[in-house]
Amino acid sequence: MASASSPAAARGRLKLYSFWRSSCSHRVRIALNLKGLEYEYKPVNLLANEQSFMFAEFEKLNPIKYVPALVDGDTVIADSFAILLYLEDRYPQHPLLPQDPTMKALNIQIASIVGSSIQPLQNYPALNYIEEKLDSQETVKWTQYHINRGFTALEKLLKGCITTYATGDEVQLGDIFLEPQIYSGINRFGIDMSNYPTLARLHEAYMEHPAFQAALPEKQPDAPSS
Ligand SMILES: N[C@@H](CCC(=O)N[C@@H](CS)C(=O)NCC(=O)O)C(=O)O
Repeated sequence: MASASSPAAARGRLKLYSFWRSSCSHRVRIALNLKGLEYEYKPVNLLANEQSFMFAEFEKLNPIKYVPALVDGDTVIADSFAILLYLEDRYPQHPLLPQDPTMKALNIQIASIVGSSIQPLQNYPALNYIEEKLDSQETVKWTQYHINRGFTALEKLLKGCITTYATGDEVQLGDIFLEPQIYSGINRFGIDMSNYPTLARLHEAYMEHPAFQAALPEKQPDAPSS
């Protein structure tokens, strides 16, 4: 019989509200794949502002109206960090955080740099505001400035990293935050990764990993067909 935390028990119970290009949704997709958890994909089109207008139900899932949100049976969690920590406790297979306090703190520091000091500054509400007040060229400069600032810090933090992934030879929380940010840096915001050799090397390793491949924005059901 399937235990409460097994992938089989989660089947049919997990729903992820996601937007294909959202880096925060991308994080959660990687973790669900790593933990072998099947889920129903519920698209929320941010470009059509569905999180605010067309989909009134969404506010009940996340009062701040951002993706992602996860529904697991009767449990509703929004915010990718909270979702990842929930998945870690609820579905302990493929642990995302190491036991060692120093390595655990390093993972959380990486997650925090991406989640607090980079991504919020490239989020649509921030970009729309700048574009409205200034112009779209300023928006590009603003975004690239903040991504480069964060990547410079991450590159220094990971200097000398010789393991397959950022904090070891297994994928951990830091990697789950890093890859969606690197991916969007390259594909959306035109960041030159030659300035960040460690991050560029990690990106190549992630692209080889099936859990990361299946989580790619262009592989999601709501991605536009090219
Ligand atoms: N701290 C939140 C941030 C969520 C967030 O900013 N999501 C973006 C997409 S990555 C979003 O939904 N933006 C809404 C909008 O553009 O109006 C998390 O990690 O989940």
